[in-house]
Amino acid sequence: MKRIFITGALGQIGTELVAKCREIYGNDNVLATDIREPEAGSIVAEGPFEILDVTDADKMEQLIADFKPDTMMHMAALLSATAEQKPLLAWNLNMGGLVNALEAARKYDLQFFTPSSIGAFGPNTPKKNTPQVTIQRPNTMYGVNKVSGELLCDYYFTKFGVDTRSVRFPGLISYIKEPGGGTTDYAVDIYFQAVREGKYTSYIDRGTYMDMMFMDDAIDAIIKLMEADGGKLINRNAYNLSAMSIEPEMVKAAIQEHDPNFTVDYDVDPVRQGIAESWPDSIDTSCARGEWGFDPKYDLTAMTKRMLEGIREKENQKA
Ligand code: AKB
Repeated sequence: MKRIFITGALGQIGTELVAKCREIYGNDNVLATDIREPEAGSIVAEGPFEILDVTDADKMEQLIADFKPDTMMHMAALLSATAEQKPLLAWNLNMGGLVNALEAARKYDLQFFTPSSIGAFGPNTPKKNTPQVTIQRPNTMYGVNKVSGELLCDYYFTKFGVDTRSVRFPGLISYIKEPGGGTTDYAVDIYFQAVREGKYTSYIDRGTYMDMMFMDDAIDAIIKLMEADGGKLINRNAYNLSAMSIEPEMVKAAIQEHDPNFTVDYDVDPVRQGIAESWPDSIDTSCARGEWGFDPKYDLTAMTKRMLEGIREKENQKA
């Protein structure tokens, strides 16, 4: 039975990760932390919760000393588009928070997870079927943070024996909690706008392929990786993950299967488009599949059905 300390618990991944970990390991065995208070009705507030700014190493260690976890899942970070607008803040938060978290994991002997991203690749990386081990020279602050983070996690593993594990997440799609500040966010927004307005204006251009995955598969992947036999993990920091390589016209067509009147037009944002074009079109996930059994369940059709049903239900509850 794990006892887990989670940072960034109110973010897009954190919200569903906390809920799933509490379901598996018990409410009282998961301490959720975030820099802000949960909103009224948030599922994160249904168990132990503490305010934590991850750049505050003393408070982080105090909370860990009190809660006595055996596992840390460090999710707090700025995403790619925000990091590009505020590069220094991104460096301080993404790297400062990670160093504090790794140091706490070292001192308190915690198993450790933090996500990397397809943002760890750059314009010189092979674009199609991007290998697990390849050129990583990103040209974004987020990418610089993610590559540095992968190296730092490997360093803590080899130098100090901290059981660090990580994945390179693609864009994650969910109706529970909307993301903020990412490049792949269009693939979430499009579903919300389809239900609310019947139309969507995309800031990512047609024909721009990026990897994506439904949130249920992402959460299952984290749990599976953390439960995996460490002796089998060759590429522990960090595994390529993806369930589909898609572009806006494909999402439009999938939504039109449910709502033939749905329309998409384009008003391309040069910053986010530039980031998207520097990332792979599709990545090779064979190491994750082979080393610990990564096996996503949702393709574009199944995910579209769940997204539309889930958002409609939420909108009906509001009405
Ligand atoms: C982003 O778009 O910044 C994230 C990511 C792929 O890491 N969703």
